[in-house]
Amino acid sequence: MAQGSATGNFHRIEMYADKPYPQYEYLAYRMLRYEITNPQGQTSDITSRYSTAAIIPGPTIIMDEGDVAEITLYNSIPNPDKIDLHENVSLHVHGVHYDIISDGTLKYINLFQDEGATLVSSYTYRWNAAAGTAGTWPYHDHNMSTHNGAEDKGLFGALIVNPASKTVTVNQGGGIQSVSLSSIKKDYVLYVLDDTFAGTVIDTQTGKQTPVWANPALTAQAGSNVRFHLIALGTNFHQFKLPGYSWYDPVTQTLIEEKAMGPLEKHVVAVQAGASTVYMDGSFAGIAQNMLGSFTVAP
Ligand SMILES: [Cu+2]
Repeated sequence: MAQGSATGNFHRIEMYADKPYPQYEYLAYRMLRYEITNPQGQTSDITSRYSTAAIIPGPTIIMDEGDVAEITLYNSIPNPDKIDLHENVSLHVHGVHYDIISDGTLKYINLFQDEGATLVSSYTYRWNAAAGTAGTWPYHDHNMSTHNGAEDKGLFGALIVNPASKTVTVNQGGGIQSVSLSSIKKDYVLYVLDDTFAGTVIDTQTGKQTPVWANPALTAQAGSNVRFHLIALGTNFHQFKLPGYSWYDPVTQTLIEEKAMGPLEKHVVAVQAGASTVYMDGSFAGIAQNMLGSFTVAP
């Protein structure tokens, strides 16, 4: 098997799809092993950056434009009632490039085969973060239980593809600036569910990923740059706000103070941490459901 692409790193990942609590219906992805091989052939094991638990959202996979990933998925969702060897769980990703065998869908959709892990066999996907795929993207199951998968039970996560330019546009010092990606100290991955935010905090210095679950309290150091990676899931519409802050919107190429988001829409908010505030869904439903969390900036 080819090890990576000419330009970037090769990511070798193994994950489980799990049922973490026997008494609940939740399903979740769990990281098993993660190695990165650079173009010089040096391999580093970054498994310890990830929680050993099955988490919602699932492990955030972070690639650079030009990288290739191979992800093997194992199915460890117990199936006590019916031993159905065809029932399978998958990884379907948005944004990056892949061949039809890595679509992570059922045969009647892809006209090739059921592309998921069964109780007796794993499934390996190959993702190519080709030029032009930089962004924040969802991945999710597409095969379990229904033809749309068991995403609604917790089988979803995020893929961040950082741009080859290694720069990010931040509202810093009162204006739009293109700064080095390394100036980002924290990445907050926040899935925007119908009635809550669910997330993971990534310390970009160590790479450590900490699951922070629902409407988490987020913290930042004053003057540091941070990114909120928002991915809307479910059926509701939201109005994301971070009162006191404005941020660069690549669509309008202006600074904005709120962002309307519908199902499966995504948006990245990159700001320099100044005053403490809250992040929130400012829509009527979001306010009625108290869909907000604190953003505390330490001096
Ligand atoms: Cu999808």
